[in-house]
Amino acid sequence: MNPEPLLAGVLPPTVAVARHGSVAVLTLDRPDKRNALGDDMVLGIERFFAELPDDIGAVVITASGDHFCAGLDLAEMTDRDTLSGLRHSRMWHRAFEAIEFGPVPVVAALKGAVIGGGLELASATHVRVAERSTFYALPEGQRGIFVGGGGSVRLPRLIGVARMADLMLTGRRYDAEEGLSAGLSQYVVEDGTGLQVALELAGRIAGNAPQTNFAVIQALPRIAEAGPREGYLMESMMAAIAQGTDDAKRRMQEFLDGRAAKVTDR
Ligand code: 1HE
Repeated sequence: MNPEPLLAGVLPPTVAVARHGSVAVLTLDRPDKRNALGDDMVLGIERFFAELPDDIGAVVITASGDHFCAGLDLAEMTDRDTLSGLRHSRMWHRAFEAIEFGPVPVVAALKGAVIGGGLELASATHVRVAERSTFYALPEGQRGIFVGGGGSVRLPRLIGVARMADLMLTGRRYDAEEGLSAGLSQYVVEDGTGLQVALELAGRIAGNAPQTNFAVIQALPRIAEAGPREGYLMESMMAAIAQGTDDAKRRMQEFLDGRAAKVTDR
């Protein structure tokens, strides 16, 4: 399917967006600087999620060039004072919160460098597809800074504090396979196929019941962080809300009538 334009004229040129049916694709489009994230890009990401049309069911985040993202634009950092540093980090938090707890599930298509703030961006998405060329690093220690885009909250949940500390302290890189086994991505695919795979997954996700997608991105992470007593109650409430929708009743009846897909190995 050929992409159609989306949100034309409202985003910076470094953030390109297009629609593939019910899937919106956001492309980090600054390949000459390895998609290093300037303020305009971070604000553009936040605006994209705020203005996503209601008929979009899933988002893919991808990148131009050989690298997903080299992290924070270090050229914008050199004369930032403490207070503006705090505000800057909170801006990243807002933008990435709009991804993690936004309106629809988000799939990232990773390749090449997924570094620093680029890894923080990836970790705010729900499904990560990594091409074999992908490598991950957190070189903040070498730059004299700390993660500021939510990485210290999200990454330990994916890979554990010990792995994150190792990445930050030693400057170690994980390749795509190491990232897969550590939990940084859920898929590893051949080079050049990441966007296609991400679009296929996003298309499937967009075909799910919206109330189930809502439950997975809004309720599941909160239940996982809650105590078991609160978690069980939240689960019961979310289950009742989902199954009470007309859409759920229709989908279950379609299966009982033999008109819905069985569970198969796709
Ligand atoms: C940049 C950036 C950047 C590249 N900010 N300009 N991130 C880092 O410490 C990663 C730094 N980047 C690299 O290690 C390498 O650039 C890569 C491994 C990603 C790619 O290497 P390569 O050989 O393909 O490209 P290059 O020649 O190093 O870079 C191409 C250009 O992009 C070059 O500019 P040019 O004008 O000389 O062509 C680089 O300066 C520029 N460039 N990365 C600015 N990051 C919310 S807190 C988050 C904290 C962090 O993200 S810390 C991690 C920062």
